[in-house]
Amino acid sequence: MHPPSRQDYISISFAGQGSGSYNNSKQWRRQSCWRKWKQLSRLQRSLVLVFLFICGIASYPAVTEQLKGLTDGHPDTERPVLPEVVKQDQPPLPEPTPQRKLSNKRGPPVLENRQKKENALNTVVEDKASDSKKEGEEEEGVINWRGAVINTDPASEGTKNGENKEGSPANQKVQLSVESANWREAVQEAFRHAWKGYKDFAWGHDELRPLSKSYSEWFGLGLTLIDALDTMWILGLKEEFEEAKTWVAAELTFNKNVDVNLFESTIRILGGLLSTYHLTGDTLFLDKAKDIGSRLMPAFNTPSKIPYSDVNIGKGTAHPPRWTSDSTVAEVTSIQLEFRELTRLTQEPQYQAAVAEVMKQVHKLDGKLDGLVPMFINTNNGQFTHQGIYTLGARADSYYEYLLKQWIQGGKKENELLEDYLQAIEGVKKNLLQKSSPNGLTFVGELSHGQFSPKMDHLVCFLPGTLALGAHNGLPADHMDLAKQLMETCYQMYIQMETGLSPEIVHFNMHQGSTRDIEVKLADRHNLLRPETVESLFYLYRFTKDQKYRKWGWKILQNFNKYTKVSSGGYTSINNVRDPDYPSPRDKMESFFLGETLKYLYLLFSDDPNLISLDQYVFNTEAHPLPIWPSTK
Ligand code: DMJ
Repeated sequence: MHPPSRQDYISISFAGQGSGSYNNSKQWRRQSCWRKWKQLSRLQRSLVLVFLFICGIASYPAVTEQLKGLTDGHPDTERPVLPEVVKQDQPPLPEPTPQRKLSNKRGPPVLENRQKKENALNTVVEDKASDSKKEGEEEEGVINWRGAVINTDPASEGTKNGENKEGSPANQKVQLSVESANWREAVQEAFRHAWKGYKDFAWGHDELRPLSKSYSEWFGLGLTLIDALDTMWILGLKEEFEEAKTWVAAELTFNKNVDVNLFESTIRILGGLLSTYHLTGDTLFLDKAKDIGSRLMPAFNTPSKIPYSDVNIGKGTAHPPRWTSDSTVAEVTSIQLEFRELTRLTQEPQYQAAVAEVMKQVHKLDGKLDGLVPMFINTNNGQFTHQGIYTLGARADSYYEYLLKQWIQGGKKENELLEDYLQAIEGVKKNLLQKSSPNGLTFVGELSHGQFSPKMDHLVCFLPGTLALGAHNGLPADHMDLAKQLMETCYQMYIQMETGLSPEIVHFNMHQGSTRDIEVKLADRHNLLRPETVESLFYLYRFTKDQKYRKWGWKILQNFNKYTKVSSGGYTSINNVRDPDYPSPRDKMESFFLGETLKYLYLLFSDDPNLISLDQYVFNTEAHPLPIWPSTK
C-alpha cells in the first residue's frame, strides 16, 4: 500500500506595506483591503469584479482537474496482488494493439431455444466487430516474443486505447461485447484445432498423442469423443457434433472385455452421455447412458457397499487395485450426481440407492477432522484408512464439491449433505488456510499427522468456484470472500510462471523475508491442460460480472495457445511450465481439455447467463451439466 498522496495547496501573497513596521496579521490585512476597496470609484469596483469573474471562469477546468487528481483512487489499488513476472534478458512486452482478426466463419448454429438468444447477440456483435476491423485484417494479432508467436491481448487494449475518447457506458458495453465475441471465437478455434488432431490421428480412441500423431487407449471407449460431445453442442459446432454423434450411433459399444475405473468412466462417459441427452433430447445418448450405467453397477458388490475402483464392463466383475482393497474417497463420493440422475430418468431405484448408501456411510464415519476426510476408504470394512492426512487436492477434492452439488441438484433439501459441506469449509478455514509471504496470498495447504504443509495442488483451484456457487445458493457471504481470495491465488499460480501456465503442484513460502510467494519443485512443473482455474473463473464471473476474471481467462487461453498447441492438430500437456524456450511437450491431450477446459472458457466469455444457467443446471466434476431437479412441493 502506498501512503495517501500529500494534499497540494495554492498560496496567494499580497504586496507588502513598504518600509516601516511590517504587520502581516490577518486582521491588519482584512482592514487594509477593505479600506482600499472603499477608496475605489463605482466604475473601478465594477471593473475589478468583472476581472475577477473572468479569471475565475478561466481557471475552473484546471482547478477541477487538479482536485480530481487529488481525490481519484491510486491506480495501484486496481492491480493484482503481485506484479506479473518480468522476464530477465528481455525487453518488457510492448503494449498490445487491437489486431485480432475476426474470421468470416459462420457463427454458432441455432441449436435450441436457449441458444437462440446468445446467437442473436453474437451475430450483432460480430457484424459490428467486422466493420470496425477492416484495417490490418490479415494480421492475426502477433507479436514476437522469444521466437514464440503469440496473440495480442485485446483485454487490456480496449480500455487503454479507446476508453477516454469513446468511454460512454454504451460504447464500453459494445466494446466488451466485441471482446467477448472475439474470445468465444478464439475458444471455438482452439476446439476445432484440438478436434482436427483427434480426428486425424486418434478418431474413436481415448486420447490424442499429438506429437507422435497417434493415440493412447485407457478404456478403449472413445473417451475424448464422448467427453467432448456436450462441449461441441454448447460451442455451437454442429458439424463436428454430428460426426461425433454418427460415431456414437454406429461404433460405440460397451460390450467389451475391458477394465474401467468406476469414477473416471462415471464422470466422463455416463456424465457426458446424460448431459448430451439433456441438451439435445436425443434418446440415443440416454440409451447409451443406461447401458454404461448398468454395466458399472457390479462395482458396488463389496462387503461394505463402498464400491471397488475397477469394473470389467464386459464380464460384469469388479475388483480393487491389485495392491490394496482400498478405494479413493473422492472417487467413491463423486459419482452420485450421475447415478442419481440415471435413476430419475429411468425410474430404476438401484442406481441412486447404491450411491446414497456410500454417502450415508461416509457421513457417519469416524476419522474426520472438523469435516475433512482422509484420502482412502476400505471396501471390506468401510472404514477410512491411511488416516491423518487431509487435503483438498488429489483423492479428496471432489468429495467436497459433490456435497454441495448433490444438495443443489436435489433442490436443497438433503440436510446431511449441507451440514457436511458447511462443516468441511469450517474445517478448511481452521486447519488448512494460510497466507503466503511476502504478498499474503491466501492458500489451502495440507495437514499430515498434525504437521501443516504449504503444498497446494492445481486441483484445489476448483474450490473458489464451488465456494462461489454455495454463496450464490444462500450459504454464508464470507464463502464468497474466500472464493475471491483463492481465485486470485490460483491466477497467480499461472501468471508467476515463465510460461504463464500453472504447474501441477506449488509450495507457498510462509517465512518472513521470503522474496517470492510461490515455489515449484522440479517434479511438479508439469501442466496437464487442467480445467480447475478456468472453471472457477467461470463461476466467479457469472456471479460477480467482474471483467477481470474474463481477462484472466483470456490470458490463460493465450498461454495454452503459445506453449501447448501442436501445429499439426491438438494440444499437448507439457513437462515444464518454467521454461518458455522448451516447455517439453508430453505428447498427450487429456480428454478433459475438450470436456472441461475449453467449455468453461467458452462459458466464461459468454454474455448469456442462460447458456447453461446455474439456477437450472449443476455441472458434474467433469463439466457435464445435469439438470437441477424440479421441485416436487
Ligand atoms: C477431471 O477428470 C475432473 O475434473 C476431476 O474432478 C479432476 N481431474 C480432472 C481434471 O483435472
